[in-house]
Amino acid sequence: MPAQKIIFSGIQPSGRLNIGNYIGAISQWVEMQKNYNCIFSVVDYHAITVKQDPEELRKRIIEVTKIYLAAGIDPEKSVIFQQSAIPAHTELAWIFNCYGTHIADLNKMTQFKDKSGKNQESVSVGLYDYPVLMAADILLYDTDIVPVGEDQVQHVELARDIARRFNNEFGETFKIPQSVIRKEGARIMSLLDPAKKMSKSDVNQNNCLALLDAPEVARKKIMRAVTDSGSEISYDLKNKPALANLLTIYAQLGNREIKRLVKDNSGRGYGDFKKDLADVVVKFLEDFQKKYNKISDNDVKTILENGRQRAEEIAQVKLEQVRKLIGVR
Ligand code: AQP
Repeated sequence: MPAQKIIFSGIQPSGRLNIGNYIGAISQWVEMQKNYNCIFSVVDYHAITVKQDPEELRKRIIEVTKIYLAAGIDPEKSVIFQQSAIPAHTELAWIFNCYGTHIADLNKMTQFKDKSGKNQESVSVGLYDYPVLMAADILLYDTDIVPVGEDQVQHVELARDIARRFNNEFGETFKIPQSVIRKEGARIMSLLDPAKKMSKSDVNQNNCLALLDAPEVARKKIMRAVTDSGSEISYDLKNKPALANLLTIYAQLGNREIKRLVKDNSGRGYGDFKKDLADVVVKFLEDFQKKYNKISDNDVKTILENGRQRAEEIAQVKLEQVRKLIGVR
């Protein structure tokens, strides 16, 4: 029997995880556990590429792990670990800074341009170099597939380029990974501005539906979400992007087909549609949070330590091979 393919993905503990993170990333992971060897990381060294409050960061690392577990990541099947607990990630990132990555690659990264905005000269070098650390995360584990939301596809492309260049120079060392995105829900947009991605670190949390929002707060956010001109319920990404986003959220969290939703809502107004959507979101959040609240901090500590041991075993072998190839061992 062929060996199972390897999945790697992670989320930064850089804010309140939202339904964009859930739909775009975590919900895919849960399904993939059935057929793949999965490794999921809480990528805390990515989070510090922008300022974090240390106390807050410590809390968020635990929170993100609990979110993985509540969403259905099974620590018996999948490896769950904290990135900073395995120094091989940062060491390999440094090696990739020197072998395989060109300045021109990083200059192309749209996420860096978005996040640094007008402050490109004063943001941290870490924010610029972030995609190289992400390449190290992925390539350390001989990853075949990286399930992500659309915003991360460019970073996975870079990981592929780095792997190819390294292999060209030193011989077959890294597997070339592939990104996988959802057909629907790969880019959930902000509730108040459908031209902008829903982002966990958004300063205006009314743009986001956080997975730990009190259900009634989430209901209010849905009712206040912007809609488009006109009154007919239809899925039209170009002319009705706000409604298309709400339909996508409904379909993903309510387990419905968009086509069917449009049909069932024909002749109804935006207000009625939003009330139904709010019910779906509230139900989803209540179920999710019930599971979340049952997980203790101690459970998280044990699971992360177990995951660290399993991941480190794999990472160390690859790193040692690389050290030898480049001549430091
Ligand atoms: N709006 C979104 N729709 C679908 N998928 C999304 N993801 C993020 N936002 C959406 C996916 O969730 C995972 C989170 O990756 P990350 O923690 O590395 O950060 P990110 O991609 O930069 O996500 P955020 O929420 O926008 O975080 P901040 O605000 O900290 O930068 C990835 O798989 C991502 O594609």
